[in-house]
Amino acid sequence: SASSDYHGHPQDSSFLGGESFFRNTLSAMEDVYLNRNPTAKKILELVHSYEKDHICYDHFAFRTFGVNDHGIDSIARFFMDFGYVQREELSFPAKKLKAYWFSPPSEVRAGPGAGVNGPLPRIFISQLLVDQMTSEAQVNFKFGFVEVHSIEMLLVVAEKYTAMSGNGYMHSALASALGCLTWETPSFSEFQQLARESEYAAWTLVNGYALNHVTVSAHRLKSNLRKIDNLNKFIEENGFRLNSEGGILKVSPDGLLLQSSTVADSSSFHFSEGITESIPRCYIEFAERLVLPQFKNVAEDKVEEFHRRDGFEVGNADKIFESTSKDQLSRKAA
Ligand code: OOG
Ligand code: NI
Repeated sequence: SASSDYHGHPQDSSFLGGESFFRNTLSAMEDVYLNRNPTAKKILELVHSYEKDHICYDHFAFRTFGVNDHGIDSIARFFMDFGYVQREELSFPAKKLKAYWFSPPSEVRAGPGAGVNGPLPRIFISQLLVDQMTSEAQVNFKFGFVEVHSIEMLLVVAEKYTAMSGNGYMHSALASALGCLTWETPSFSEFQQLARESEYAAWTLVNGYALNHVTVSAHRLKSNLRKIDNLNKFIEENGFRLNSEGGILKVSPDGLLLQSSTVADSSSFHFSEGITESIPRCYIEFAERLVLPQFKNVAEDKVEEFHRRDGFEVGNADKIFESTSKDQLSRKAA
């Protein structure tokens, strides 16, 4: 389209809102994340001691309930208002989840600084597939299966808390930047019930719109840590556990997207019954994007982000979701 703003920038690739406001918001989300997740903070400091200001973020990720307008769109809205573009859908039927990823406005993609002041991260947002659960609950009900209770319970709890949030979904970015829930404090009994049915749902109940993880762009590092195998070894040698689901290194079928992640930290949470229990928090991820075959002749020092594998991969993501699972967390404690 020929539409452009008053500087003559094409509307579909320019930054729509104020850039410093946007970056300050990302920074506040990052602060909440780093203050709650000592492992992520220590790892960033460790990598920083080698790399100085070469740490860039590949993506930020969020989780949502897919009910009462509290789905992907609720937090996507903030990013789209600042020029992000919705990209492919990813589907995880076994986990009853779907996701979309969003690419940053291209004109500010190569920002000058590091971290949230560097190239803007991609955004990955997922949600529970509640429609599918409803129909499955109905089928199970018809055939008298027992699991109808737990699936329906999940819907009831998700609906209860998102209803309590009211129009809170419209302020999801604010909630994320402040580090608070848009609904009232959950009960431990409901948290436990959810966890039995979906660890994702239980995580979302107690963490809400908090940043789920940041991902360090491995290929943008300058030392030998820019190769993800070296980075993984470095992280493990420094005493941190990586998510072992399906192997430490997750590789896309085309071989061009390599990912790994830590096991989430946990911290204590004050539930509505007045009890304090440990809950899963967040993890940190690493991604190396290799140069696409059609650009294999581009000189190494001339390679830019657009020459590399873009997007996400269902097979990788499916295993990365497990970074907050009980299975992985109990391995960490062992
Ligand atoms: C997201 C897991 C998927 C990726 O980069 O593919 C993911 C989550 O745990 O919410 O981060
Ligand atoms: Ni990720």
